Amino acid sequence: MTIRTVPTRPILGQKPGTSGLRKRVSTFQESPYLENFVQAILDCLDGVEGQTLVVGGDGRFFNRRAIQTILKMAAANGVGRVLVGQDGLLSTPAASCVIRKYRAYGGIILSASHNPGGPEGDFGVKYNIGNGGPAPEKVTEAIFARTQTLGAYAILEAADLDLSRLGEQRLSGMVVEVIDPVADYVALMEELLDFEAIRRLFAGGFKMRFDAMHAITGPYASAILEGRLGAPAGTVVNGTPLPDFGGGHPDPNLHHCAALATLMNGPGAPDLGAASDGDGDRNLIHGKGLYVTPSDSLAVLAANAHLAPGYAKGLAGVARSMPTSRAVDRVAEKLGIACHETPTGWKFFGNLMDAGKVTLCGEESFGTGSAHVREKDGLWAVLLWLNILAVRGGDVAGLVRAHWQEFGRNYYTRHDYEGLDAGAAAALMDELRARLPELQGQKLGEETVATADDFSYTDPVDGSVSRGQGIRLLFASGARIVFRLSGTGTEGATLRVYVERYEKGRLEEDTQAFLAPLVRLAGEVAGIEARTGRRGPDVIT
Ligand code: VG1
Ligand code: CO
Repeated sequence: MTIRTVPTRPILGQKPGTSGLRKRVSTFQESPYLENFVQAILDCLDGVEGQTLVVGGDGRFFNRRAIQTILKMAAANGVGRVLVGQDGLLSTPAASCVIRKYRAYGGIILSASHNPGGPEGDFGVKYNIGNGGPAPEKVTEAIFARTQTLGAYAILEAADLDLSRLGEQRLSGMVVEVIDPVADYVALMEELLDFEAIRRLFAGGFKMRFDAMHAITGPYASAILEGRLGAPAGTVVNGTPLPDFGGGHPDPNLHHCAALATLMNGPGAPDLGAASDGDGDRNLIHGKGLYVTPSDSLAVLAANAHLAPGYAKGLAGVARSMPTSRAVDRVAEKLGIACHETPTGWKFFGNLMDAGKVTLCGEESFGTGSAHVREKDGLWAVLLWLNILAVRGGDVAGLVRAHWQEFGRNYYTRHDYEGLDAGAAAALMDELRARLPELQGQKLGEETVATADDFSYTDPVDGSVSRGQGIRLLFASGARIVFRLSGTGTEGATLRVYVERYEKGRLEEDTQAFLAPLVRLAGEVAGIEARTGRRGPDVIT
């Protein structure tokens, strides 16, 4: 087998976003797009020669092809060993688990997460460091810089490997070990959570539906819920991962999980409805007749995590991304622990968890996780809910309502305007940014702006600073509006508008009606319709 050094030229725009490099499948398919980016990653891994990497993806279209290329490039670049999930599959949290468990140097995860798949859909490549978490900004910036100077990539000339066969194979000097993608993850869940109690819950007739959305979580959910915990067959639906996710959009929100929402609001609703995204790191929680916002879910989990064996000693601290509602802050206050506020994206939680400052963290975008791995973890969140319900008794809606009674309710919504002209969206943000000093102290309708700023974060562990992380209008009433542009899309721009208002007394209002005045205000302040031509959002969560 010979190593080929292929001359190449830098490709513009290979800049990792919120979570890795995401582009259309057709872009990645066009050689050397993938090769260049992978070479840039490998070039940034000092001393990776002879070390172990983990490779796997969510099974979307192009996953299989891309993995063969990555393996041959890893071999050509002197990597010692690669652990790869069978058939190239690994959910994002499972990849994080495997990197940590086997003390790998790092991992390459292939996924565009909640973006649609298939030949017309999206693909993505993300590098995770040795702690199992997404590479921090200084690493992604180095990778991007390398893509701009690259002159060649190295690849082994070899036949494709058979990744359906468990066990070791060789690729020239490199060992490729095909592992069971589910086993290590199941073992970790069993350590953290009270499987016995959850088993009793199901044995007592508890009914649940888990919608895997034809994405990666199917095999994990089936193995744990139906296999280990005794949930009846059929609890997991859409459980077979498909390269195009069955034509669906694997984003577990009310919009894309409409069938699940209808079921949960209907007469024969099971006790718990849940779903996960393309790569298995997001989760949706729905009780009988009550949808739990991800921000509320984080708060409820933080308040009750001690009921699970893995968290019995209590939480070191919690963290949430800035746009996430401040419901968890109140729980932290009561528990007497710190609550950290980070920019959007899981990469900002890694340092806090490594330093032992944070046990639980989450984002409003259906992401919840803990220090058991360094990614958000969809199925883990669902299992923790089950553990809590099994120990406390009662139902999801009852638990959430009791939480609101105790802590008050943070009414919260996110409005997304998708596929905007990138120039128009950038102009909208620029103008808002320019007006921040003038907005300060201004009266806008019923509200007075107490603080108007562009969120900036200083990592308390390594002191790194991340600026420009979202425009915030914090009102004297305690309400809040946040604007930011998505960093995971592949077409045009997506404007996200996050709206929140805390309420102690009126706990049963309709969220959209309750927040309508603030939503209107957001539209006016930013001139959304005038700048984008849009009269309303595409997706409301
Ligand atoms: C979105 C979410 C963010 C999340 C990211 C990756 O990013 O808002 O909270 O961390 O997706 O999630 P953005 O930049 O589009 O707002 V996933 O499930 O793609 O790994
Ligand atoms: Co995801």
